[in-house]
Amino acid sequence: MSQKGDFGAVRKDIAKLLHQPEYDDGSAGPVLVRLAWHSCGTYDSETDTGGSNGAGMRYEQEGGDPANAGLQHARVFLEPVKEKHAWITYSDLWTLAGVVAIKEMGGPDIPWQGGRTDYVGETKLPPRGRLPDAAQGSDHLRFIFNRMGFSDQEIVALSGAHSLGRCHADRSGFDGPWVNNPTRFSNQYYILLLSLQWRKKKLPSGIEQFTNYDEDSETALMMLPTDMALRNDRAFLPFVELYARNKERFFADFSKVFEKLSELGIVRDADGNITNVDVEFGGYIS
Ligand code: DDH
Repeated sequence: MSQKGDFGAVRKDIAKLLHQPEYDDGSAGPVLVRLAWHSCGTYDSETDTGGSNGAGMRYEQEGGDPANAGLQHARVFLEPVKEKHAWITYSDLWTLAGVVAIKEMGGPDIPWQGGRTDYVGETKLPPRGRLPDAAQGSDHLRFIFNRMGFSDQEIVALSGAHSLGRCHADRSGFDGPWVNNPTRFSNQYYILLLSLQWRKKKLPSGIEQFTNYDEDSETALMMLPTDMALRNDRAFLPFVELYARNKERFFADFSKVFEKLSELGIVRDADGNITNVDVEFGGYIS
C-alpha cells in the first residue's frame, strides 16, 4: 500500500504489468490505452454526462456495451494495482494507465492530473451508443467527436492511437493490426494510411474492413472504414499528411488532445482540485 496520492508509485506498478508474454503481441499496453479512451469517450458536452469520472464501466450498462467488448481484459490487468494502492479511484487508475502505457510504448509525455471519483449518479451514467461505430464515415466521426468538443484536427490526431494494438474478431468483429509493430507508439498509422493500397475485404462474418494484402497473408494489415474516412475526406486529409511527415508534431498534438480527452467533464480550480464533484462524499455539485 502506498501513501494516498502517491501516483508515482502507481505509475511504476502500471509500467511493470505491461509486459504480458501470454497476451496479444506480448503487451497489455494497447488495451489499456483503449480502456482509458473508452472511459472518457462517452462524454456529451450538452448534457454534461459521461466521461472518465465515475468509472461507469464497472456497471453493466456501460461495461456491457458491445462497444466495450474486450476491455474487461484491461480492467483485470489493473486489478492488482488497485488492490495494492487501494486509495486510488478506478477512474483515476484507468486514465492514468493509458497515459503510462503510451509513454512506456515510446509515445509522448501526457500531462495527467488525479482527483476523479468513482461516484456515479444514476443520471450521469452515459447511455450506450456514444462511442464511434467503425463501419461509418466522416459525418459520423464529426457527429461523435464534435459532441465531445473535438475539431477535425483533433479527430485526426486522436486516431493516431491506432498505431497501437489490433482488432479482435471476437470483440469488435474486425480483425488484425494497423501497423507492423503494434506495441510501439509512432506515426506509422498515417504513413501507411497514405502509402499502401487499401482494398475492401469482407470477413467471414460479413463485416467489411480494408486490407493491403491477399486475404491469407499473415502479415496483412488493416484499416477500419472510419480510418479510411480520414484519408478520403478533404478536410481531414491535410492533417493525415501533416502527421505522416512530422512525427514530432504528431506527438505534441497527440499529447494535448489525449490530455483534453482525459479531462472531459472535469472542472478544476487553480490548484487542480476538481470542483464539480464532491470528492469526500461523492456526488456532483450542480
Ligand atoms: Fe480505436 N478501435 N477507434 N481508438 N483503438 C479499436 C482498437 C483500438 C475505433 C474503433 C476501434 C480511437 C478511435 C477509434 C485504440 C485507441 C483509440 C478497435 C478494435 C476498433 C473497432 C477493438 C477490438 O476488436 O479489440 C473507431 C471507430 C474510432 C474512431 O471513430 C475514431 C481513439 C480516439 C483511440 C485513442 O486511444 C485516443 C486502441 C489503442 C486500440 C487497440 C486495442 C487492443 O486491444 O489492441
